[in-house]
Amino acid sequence: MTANTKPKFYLTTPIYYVNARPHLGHTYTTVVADTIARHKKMCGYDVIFLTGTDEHGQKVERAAKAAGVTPQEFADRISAEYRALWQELDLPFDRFIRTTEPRHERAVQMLCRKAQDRGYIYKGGYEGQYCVFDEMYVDEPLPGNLCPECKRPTERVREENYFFKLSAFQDRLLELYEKQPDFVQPETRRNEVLAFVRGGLRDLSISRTSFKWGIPFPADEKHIFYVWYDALTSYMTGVGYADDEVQFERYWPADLHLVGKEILRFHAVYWPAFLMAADEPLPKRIFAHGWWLFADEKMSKSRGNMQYPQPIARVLGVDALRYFLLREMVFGQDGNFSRDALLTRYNADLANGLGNLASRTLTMIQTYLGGRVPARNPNEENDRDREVAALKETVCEEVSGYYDSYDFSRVLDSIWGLIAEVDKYLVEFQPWVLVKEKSKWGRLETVLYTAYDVLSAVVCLTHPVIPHATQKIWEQLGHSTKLETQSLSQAWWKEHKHPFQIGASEAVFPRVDKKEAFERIEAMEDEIRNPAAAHVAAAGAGAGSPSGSPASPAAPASNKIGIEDFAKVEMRVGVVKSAERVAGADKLLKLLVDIGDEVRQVVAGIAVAYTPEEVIGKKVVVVANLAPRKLRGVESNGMIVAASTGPDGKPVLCTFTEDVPPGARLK
Ligand code: ME8
Repeated sequence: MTANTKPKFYLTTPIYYVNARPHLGHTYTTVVADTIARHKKMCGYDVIFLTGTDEHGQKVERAAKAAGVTPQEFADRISAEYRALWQELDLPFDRFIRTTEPRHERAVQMLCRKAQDRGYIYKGGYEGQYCVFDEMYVDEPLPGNLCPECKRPTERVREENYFFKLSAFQDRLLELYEKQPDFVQPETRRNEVLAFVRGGLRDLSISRTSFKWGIPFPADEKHIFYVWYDALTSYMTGVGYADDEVQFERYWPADLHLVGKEILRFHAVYWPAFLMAADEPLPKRIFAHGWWLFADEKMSKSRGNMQYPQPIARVLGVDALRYFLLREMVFGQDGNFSRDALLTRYNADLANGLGNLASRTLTMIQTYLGGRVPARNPNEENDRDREVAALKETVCEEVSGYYDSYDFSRVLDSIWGLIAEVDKYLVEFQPWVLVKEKSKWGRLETVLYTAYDVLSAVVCLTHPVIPHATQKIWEQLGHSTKLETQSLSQAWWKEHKHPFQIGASEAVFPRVDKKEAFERIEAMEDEIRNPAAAHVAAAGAGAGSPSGSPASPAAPASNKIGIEDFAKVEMRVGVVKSAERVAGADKLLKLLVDIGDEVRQVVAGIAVAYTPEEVIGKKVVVVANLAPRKLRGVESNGMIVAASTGPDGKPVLCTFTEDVPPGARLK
């Protein structure tokens, strides 16, 4: 075996929780990681791209309980969904780590033992608030004991725990941020981290005894690890910590942890401190990106506004999804997701932009030059040809810098600027006119050579973002190689071996009818979000309607429903954590209800019968899989079940006389 002489690059996505299915937000980080991995490979690196699933913790334990399965079964199911999605979207990770793997248990215990040996872990009492949703201890809750991050109610925790001496690392962390200013990026996020650490650090409880779903503490199995200590260590397990020393030596430390901004503190403060305590090398960089918002709100399970990647990929193709995610959002900032913007970009940038340049250039070479790409002929070149060629060089250079600083929207802006310039150039010189006069064939060859040359560079430069379409165009350009094996750093396109023959041309981004594509995506979204409802609608529409146009649903055979219909309604026990009146609505209360694995906002028409104080702490029945809707402008995610006592009577809440845990399913 020969030694790998390439420089290494190890990058990670967060290890996603298995309490919810993967959505567009998770896809975003994974697409970014894949793009960076592809780019680094083209720059000659030996790349390891790790992703995985975070499977322990109270949140997962409760979600499993509510679903009536063991935490392991629950984790197996969702973890498999993640893998299947990454496969469908062709995101070929190199490592997939699951935190329930035995090798990971060994790694967590080893990291902890090293810190213990060096005196950074001690036993002590903890009493305070804990946010299960963020799996985070909350030192300073908001009024009403709400979590300052997610605004959900926190829970009182009183335990004897193991503590990590985070307070001992304040100076070393500040020195780290000072000496390596790009350790945390972007700059605004670095400033937040600096302010947080300068404000003082308190020791951190890193074990729990009140539930069981976690990795046992070394030599004290009554305790399990705090889920973040466990999850962060997976970045090391994935490259062989406590398992494969040679591999670990080669790839650790990570060159880049990609994270969403809400989990930056865990990565930029706790994680380096955990590593310093164990005397292990620190990751080189942590980049916290922004959120995809939907109608200005974070896309998340609890708000019920998730968008899923599959419909976009199935209707427009994986590359369109990737292109949109990277072009539309400035990496590091928040971005609003809109299907309209997606479809506009698809038609304008992909179908009319790159797709059109490729097909018109290739078609002209085919028709006017018999498919033969000429060699460069400096005698026929004029200033404009040289200007376009120079712009190509400039773009290649600046794009390389943008890739290195993860500025993907600029990468694409710059390349699409070049595409627009070549379009203009073709219109200026009109090959379709040049071909008519033999004396102008020299110019014709030069103009088509220039367009071909720029298109080749565009395809190479864009490959990390839209790998499938660019490979197809690459083959149409006459190459039989894999584009991913091209070296970007050697600017190979300067040395084409012309002349040669191009392949058959075929549209890579066919134009779509916006309205039709919009509706198809929307219908698929609905089906993913609410399979039961989509099933009923499809059954209704299909009968007697061969054209596929909506037909009226068949009349029900009787007013009885089958057990399978009842099973579609997901009813769960909820505990009301907070309640307030909805301004301007006499009947409505806005409630935050804990339904086990999450806290939901539900608006209930019970204000005529109950004051907010009367309902706080009550155990109620929540219809949990109702599509979200707005009541008086306030979003309601579910419905509270109450007995109706006639048109003027007051609603009576359905509740329980015996002890039941929040999240338990009603069957
Ligand atoms: O936090 N916009 O897992 P998680 C952009 N298990 N990115 C988004 C997003 C959105 N609307 N929603 C989610 C966890 N993401 C922990 C991580 S790591 C050791 C442990 C992406 O399932 C983004 O990367 O809640 C965010 O940080 C991550 O998914 C959160 O995933």
